[in-house]
Amino acid sequence: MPVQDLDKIFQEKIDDEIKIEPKDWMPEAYRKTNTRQISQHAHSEIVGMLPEGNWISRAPTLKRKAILIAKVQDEAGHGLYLYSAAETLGMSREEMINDLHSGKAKYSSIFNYPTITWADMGAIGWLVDGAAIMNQVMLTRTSYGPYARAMVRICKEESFHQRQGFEILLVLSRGSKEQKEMCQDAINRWWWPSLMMFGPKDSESTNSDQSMKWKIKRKTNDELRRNFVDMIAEQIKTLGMKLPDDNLKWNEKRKHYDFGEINWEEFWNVVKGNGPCNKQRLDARKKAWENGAWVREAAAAYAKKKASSPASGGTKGGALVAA
Ligand code: FAQ
Repeated sequence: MPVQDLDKIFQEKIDDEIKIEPKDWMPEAYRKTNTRQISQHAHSEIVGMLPEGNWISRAPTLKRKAILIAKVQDEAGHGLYLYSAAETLGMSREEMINDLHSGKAKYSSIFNYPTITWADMGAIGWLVDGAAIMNQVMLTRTSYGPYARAMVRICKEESFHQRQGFEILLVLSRGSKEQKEMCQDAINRWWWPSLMMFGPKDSESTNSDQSMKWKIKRKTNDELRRNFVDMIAEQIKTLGMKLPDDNLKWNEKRKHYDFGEINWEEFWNVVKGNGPCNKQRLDARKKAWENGAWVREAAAAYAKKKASSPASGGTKGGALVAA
């Protein structure tokens, strides 16, 4: 069948809300965009473990430590579902990891900021996971089947993460003068970078038009950012804290909050690798990859042994490598 016809059938499926599955025909650019977005999303989850991992050994109580460990483990799980979803498009996990390590593939700008105080754990949960959910609820309806299905489970876990972050800040906001100040300081530092997570303004977004047409994205960067501001501007009232934006004001006509201008120079600087922690984050990932080489080798050797042993039921051991 000529490519134009295949293309037409493909777009009709998208328009009819039929999910695209790995073995279906798809335009190469659709495959490429999904591989890019899903793998970058996976990298974000894995790199995203580092800022919080920094506080596991210093969490204020045993209960807080257990919760934080569980949350960071959830992020690892999200990374693994997403790498698996990206692999169904034909790129190997090793290639994806190489692209992360070489700086070719991006990951979310937000994870290049330092976690200085315990309140940062609250701010990350509330604001960073909050922004992530705003974006990811939309992605549960994305057109590529494996990505959409991965997002359903991820969103359930993220909403727990957001609540635990808010609760950390709520406790601090009702604590001593120092705790209140720590809470406000964390909000001040994480607010603007959280808004940057949604990506450049629509007018600067190179991928949005095509991704909306293919229903990879269902809402634009600016729409999601606006919805996030509306949500947080209300929730912060419960904390009795302030968002660091003098231009934040309810606009009765628009039925949305107006807010100040994002520092786009800072955003692009971080995206290009020059943020406060970019080097530290990539170095940590590369080191973890090198240190884990023996585990991958052992798993591959075990899988090979299992596959060649008839008593074990053939290929069962292969699951170890894929997991
Ligand atoms: N950081 O044309 P657009 C999480 C790049 S998960 C770095 O608008 P697109 C969970 C973009 O890649 C957080 N780069 O791009 C968690 C593109 O460059 P490229 C991650 C960014 O793809 C919580 C260029 O700018 N979530 O937080 C960023 O249509 C707590 C032009 O931009 C996802 O990945 C950025 N913020 O829209 C974990 C969700 N924004 O690739 C641990 C899935 C844009 O062409 C702890 N991704 N760029 O070279 C998406 O929804 C989209 O990819 C967007 C960007 C909305 C992020």
